[in-house]
Amino acid sequence: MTHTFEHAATACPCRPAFSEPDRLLTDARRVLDDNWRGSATVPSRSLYPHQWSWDSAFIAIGLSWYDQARAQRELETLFEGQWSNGMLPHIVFDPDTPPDSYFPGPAFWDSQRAAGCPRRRATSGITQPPLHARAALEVYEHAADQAVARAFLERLYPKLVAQHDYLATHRDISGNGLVAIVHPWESGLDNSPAFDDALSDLVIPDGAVPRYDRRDLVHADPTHRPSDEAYDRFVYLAITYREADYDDDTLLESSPFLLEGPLFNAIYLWSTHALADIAALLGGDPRPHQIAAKRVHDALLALLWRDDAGRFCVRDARGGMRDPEPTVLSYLPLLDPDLPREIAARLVKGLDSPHFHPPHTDEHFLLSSFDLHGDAFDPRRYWRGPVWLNTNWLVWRGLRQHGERDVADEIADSMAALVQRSGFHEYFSPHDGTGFGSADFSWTAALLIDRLCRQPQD
Ligand code: 9WN
Repeated sequence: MTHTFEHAATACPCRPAFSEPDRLLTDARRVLDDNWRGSATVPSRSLYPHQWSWDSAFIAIGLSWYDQARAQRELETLFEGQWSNGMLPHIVFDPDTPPDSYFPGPAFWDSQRAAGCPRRRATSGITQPPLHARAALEVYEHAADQAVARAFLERLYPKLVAQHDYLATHRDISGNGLVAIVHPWESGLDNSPAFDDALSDLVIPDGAVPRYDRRDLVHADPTHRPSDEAYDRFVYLAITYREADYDDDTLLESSPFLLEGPLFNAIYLWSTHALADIAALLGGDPRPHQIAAKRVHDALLALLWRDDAGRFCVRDARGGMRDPEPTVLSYLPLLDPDLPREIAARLVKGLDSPHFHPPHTDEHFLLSSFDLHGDAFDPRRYWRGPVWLNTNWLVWRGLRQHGERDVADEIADSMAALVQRSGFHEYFSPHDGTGFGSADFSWTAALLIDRLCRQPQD
């Protein structure tokens, strides 16, 4: 596979210069090699020593550019953790890693209490954004051996369909076409201010959260991670779902947190289009997936778009909008290929406004995870301000799809410049690019590889 690089180094302070893309590519591959555990990749050897769901989709996309076998294996190992109802868990635990190396670990989740949990793999009991059909399609598209990749798609397609069926039947709580999440961890952007409003409504009964040890604080600076108060709420919500034996039929009565968000649903929609493409590639019928995609597209526009704010918002599945301040989640429906032109333009305007874009004359890095002028903005704390390469990458892919090259190119430049400045960190300051969280973080490496290898027209 040959690689070309789209962007030359630039001198403008708002387009930070970077060089040596070959070295970046080599270093990125080294990070993924170091985090490979023989059949899957851990997000980080210290903070996250198991397999995470949407991380593996990002990782497979990075691997797809140079190691087809490992990209396929990454996804197939993850699906070994799929439940019989189609639910793809957000963590598949590595039996060879000490159980207390991450909290909440396998004993906390106690996945075996759910009838559909695989007997041979311990997993968490919640899911994460369903990027996997998109990742599987891209593994196929970049494959050196198309016959092997086609056989891989044939094996994975029914599992991907089951994953989407689970979301459509068990998580479309309001019956409106949108998928609801039952926990901020399901969103992938756990600590985002988008969830503050819903979390602040929670009343945790005395004694409902037993004492626990935060393993994350052994590896990361507490001022960069969620607060203890937020963590108690995360743990309480997980316990509530677990105590209901992960039963989705009673969610409306039992779950204190049911949100329909633009990021989860936009990824679901993007992957549903990928499922249609996979079905057609395999000689099947793409129409059921096309119909499903149209339903999500319509619901996104009818229920999550707020014309007065010019962006998409989180909605409570029981009714009512939930995020009054802009977070990066609001822009993810750019992944919808059928987004009306005028709505895409409004989103671009928001991204280019002072909420997300500092003055062009200042040095800065795009895209902060939260409004730079929002009350809760914190340039260091988890999902409350720092730049993450995965949200950058998703917005970048969405912008390219709509031909919005200027902001897309600036985001692409930031991705490379951040890594060149600070290494493969988990997240970065939008002001000076300082790296936070885990070092040598897998999706940072994987998505930088995709950003460096992808041709302008792809
Ligand atoms: C909880 C692994 C995961 C990512 C999430 C990110 C973080 C876990 C945590 O790490 O979440 O799932 O312990 O904070 O928010 O997006 O998948 O990288």
